[in-house]
Order: sequence, then structure tokens, then C-alpha cells
Amino acid sequence: MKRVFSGVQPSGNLTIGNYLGALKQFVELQNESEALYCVVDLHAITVPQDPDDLRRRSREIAKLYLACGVDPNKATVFIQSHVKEHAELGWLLQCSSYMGELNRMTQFKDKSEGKQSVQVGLYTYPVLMAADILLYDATHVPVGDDQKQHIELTRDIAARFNGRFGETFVIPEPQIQEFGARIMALDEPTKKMSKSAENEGARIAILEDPSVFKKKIMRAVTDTENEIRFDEENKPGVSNLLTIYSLFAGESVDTLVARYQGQGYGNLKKDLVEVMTDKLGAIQQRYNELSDTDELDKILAASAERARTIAERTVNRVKDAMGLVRL
Ligand code: AQP
Repeated sequence: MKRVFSGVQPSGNLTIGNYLGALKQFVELQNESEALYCVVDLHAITVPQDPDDLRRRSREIAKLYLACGVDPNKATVFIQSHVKEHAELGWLLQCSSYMGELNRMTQFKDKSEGKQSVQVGLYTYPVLMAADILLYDATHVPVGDDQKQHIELTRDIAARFNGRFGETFVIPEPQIQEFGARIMALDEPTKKMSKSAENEGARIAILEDPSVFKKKIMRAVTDTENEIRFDEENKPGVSNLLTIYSLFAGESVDTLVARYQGQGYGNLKKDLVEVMTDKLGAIQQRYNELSDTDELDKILAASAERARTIAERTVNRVKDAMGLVRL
């Protein structure tokens, strides 16, 4: 059976990019595969963090998974640091990874650019991500387009390990949607929308109030043509809005382009706000109903237990393969 693993960092308020590129797929995949969805808090500490924010956000993200439709009876929803094998396998794999391959990671280059000092964890982050995936023998990893390079590295690390120590890991496939895998920033549509970007106007959080995201959509950068056409190269702003609209409304871009022919950008933006108010409103309502922390903690504890059983088996297999003594 297909086994799916994916995670989201509690490094900010989740955006509609995280939702459309990842969480929406999580919900669809839980019905056709064995799914494990993780709040990857150990990844969030690779950049400076506020302890209280991290604690709050980790629970918030778990709650958002559920509010977006992840069913804890179908999927295993847990916090990464509750399963110590992530850190353990991370180290074992660091000893099978090379600086040359980590030096090529574009996310590290982007996140370290212009910084005077950079934590070692940010550099070795992709190896921990490989450990997350390989721990669970995941066959598929649903992610947005920005994570493609990290999945490729995971595959390389796993194949090399298998070649050197014998068949140990399942080689996972990235599962990236053909459409909507990269939602762009509203203020600069040639850049990815990111939850930790400095400019608030660049992104929309899943839990944002409609009055706030309305202003951001109405101000979203487009172009001077006023012609509604999907052309990512020449009209990245309008194309991004059409993509977001299409994914939220479940209508094709062609249908939208035909509907808004001859109308200015204003109408498209106004209707997009309505569609988003409707869809995000439903998620926000479920999120608010889930405010009982005890119930959430029970779900997280039971899920971590299930995850731990699989993770322990894998780490033992890896230790045996590498020649570490087990008593
Ligand atoms: N703009 C995006 N469009 C589509 N998918 C996206 N994802 C992130 N941004 C977009 C996908 O969301 C999942 C969770 O991402 P993450 O928490 O692991 O971190 P990230 O990829 O680095 O996402 P952010 O929002 O940019 O976080 P920060 O700012 O903390 O680095 C992943 O599947 C990702 O592909």
C-alpha cells in the first residue's frame, strides 16, 4: 500500500501557499494511502525561535491539519520531537551524507544569504528531512515545488545507503501537483509565498480575517495591461491570482479566463475575495471549534505512539546495517 509522509514547520502562520501546495493534498491522500503528517518542530529551530511562539505554533499547526480536513482516525498526526528517532536517524544519515551535496541546496542558499552567522542545523536540515521520510518507509511525499530538491537528496542518500549497507530504505517519490505547486507572493509574484517572509502583504494566512486578506488581494501586484490571461512568464501576478482562484473554487483557469474576459482586474479580485472568504471561513470555523487542547493532546500522544513503533523498527534496521551494537 502507498504510504505517505509529509510535514510542515511551525515557523510562522500557515499561508494559503502551504494549504494549496500541501495540506489540501494531505486530505485527499488520507483516503487512498496510509498517511503520516508531522509538525516538524525540529526543523523550525534551525533558525532563531521564540520558545513560547514555537510551543503555541506547534499545537496550532496540528489543529490546522485537523481543521483543513485531516482525520486522525485515518491519518497519524504528530509532532516530530515526540518521536526521538527523527534526531537519531538524522545523525546516522549525516554520517552518510556529503558537504558537496548539501552545498547545492538552494533553500539553504536562500535562507543563509546575507546572514553574518548561520546555524549548523540550517545547513544539515535536508538530512533531517531525509530521516523524517525514510523513518516511515514512505513511498510518496506530497510537497510543494520548493521541496523537490530536498526529496531528490533524500532519494540519493537512501540509494547510496542501500548500495553500501544492503537494502534498508524504501526510495520515496515526490508527489507534486502539476498545477498550484508554487503559490507566489502577492507583492512580488516572481517569488514564492512564504510564511516567514518579512512583508505581511506578501502572504495570506489560513486563519486571517477576510477584512485583512481583502486589502492584500486588492493591492496584489498585477500589471498595467488590464487583460485577464494566464501567462506565468509575462503576467505572473494575474496568473498567480487565477491559480489561487482556480484551486479554491475548483474551476479551471480556462473557465475563469473566459468568465472575466473584457473585465478589469478589480472584478476578478473582488470575486476571489468572496470565494476565499467562503473556503477559509469553513476552515476557520472548524479550527475554532477544536479549541479543546486536552482532546488535541490526546490525538497527538496516540499518534506519536503509532509513529514511534514504525520509527524504532527502522532505526534498529539502520543500526544493524551500519554495525552499531544493539543489546
Ligand atoms: N508558496 C507555496 N506554494 C505551494 N506550496 C508551498 N509550500 C510552502 N510554500 C508554498 C509547501 O508547504 C509545505 C510546508 O512547508 P514548510 O513548512 O516545510 O516550509 P517551506 O517549504 O519553507 O514553506 P514556507 O511557507 O516558505 O516556510 P518558511 O517561511 O518557514 O520557510 C511544503 O510541502 C512546501 O512545499
